[in-house]
Amino acid sequence: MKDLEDLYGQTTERILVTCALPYVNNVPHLGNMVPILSADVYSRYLRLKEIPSIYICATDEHGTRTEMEASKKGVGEEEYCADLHRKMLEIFQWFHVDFDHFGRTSCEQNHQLTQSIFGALEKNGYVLDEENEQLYDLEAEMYLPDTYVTGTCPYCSNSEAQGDQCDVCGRLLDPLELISPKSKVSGATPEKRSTRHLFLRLDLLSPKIKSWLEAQEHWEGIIKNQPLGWIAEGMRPRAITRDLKWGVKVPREGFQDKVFYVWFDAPIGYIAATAEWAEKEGVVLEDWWKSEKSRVIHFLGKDNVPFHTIMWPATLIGSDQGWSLPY
Ligand code: B3M
Ligand code: ZN
Repeated sequence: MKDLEDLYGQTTERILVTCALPYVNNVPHLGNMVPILSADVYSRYLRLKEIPSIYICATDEHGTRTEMEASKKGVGEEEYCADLHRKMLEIFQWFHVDFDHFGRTSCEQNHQLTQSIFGALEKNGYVLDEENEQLYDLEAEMYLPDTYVTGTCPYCSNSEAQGDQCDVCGRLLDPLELISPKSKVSGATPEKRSTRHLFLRLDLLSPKIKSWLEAQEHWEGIIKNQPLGWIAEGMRPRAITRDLKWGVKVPREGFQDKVFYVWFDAPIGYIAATAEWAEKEGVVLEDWWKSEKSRVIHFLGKDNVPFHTIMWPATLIGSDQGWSLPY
């Protein structure tokens, strides 16, 4: 255990390793394999050192991409996801990736946990219910999810920015901020339409996220400076619901036709997949997720950093349910 003390301080007894949850919209590519294999190497190292640890991953199954891919194939979302989950697991097994559990964000635990964490955020005053404008594709007759809009980034003028994020300057975006937006579904220029949504109050949570980020003395470079920079510029509430069918239902009057945003329920999938594993093993989930003695270590690609340094900690901090924050 000496090594563990050296690495993570005296109180650490357990390490929970995760890898960014791959979307089911496609078979895995190298971009998925880099964090998956890195996390596997790290978790094998921990096992060799006899450090209590688990390696958890899952398929990220909700959202528009899934709805669209399933409809292209002419199958239901459930069947589509089950098939892709199986294929992904086969590929990872072919690479000898040694997960302790490879779950699915569509599992029962994730639906329950997402709703419970949402309920806590709501109770703590971190949820805003508001009409807002969203981009609507008249040709495809649908509200466009963030990732189905491209346009010019208002911050760095990258002409190929995505609706949720600019890959050049790394900022989280709102599709409405894009200059000359275009629908990826039909190629048309979308129009603004008003719809009701729920927002996570990043404006209220940002002082807490800030002190947490500042306390991460072992973090370096952009992992720390980028989110702190965005906070310094001021955070706005961010939508956590979408006009879709496939996803986690929103337990609130007037939201029957909407589901949670995929990036809201996906990281909660880390906890849900651990819960499934814990149940199978007969161990206590809280020992891994709510204990001072455990560390949660995420492996992910650079483009997922904003979600793991702002949105995900904001969700956990705001819930005030005692969940461990990313180490
Ligand atoms: N599925 C994005 C990606 O695969 C997303 C990661 C979720 S981690 C909670 O790049
Ligand atoms: Zn940019």
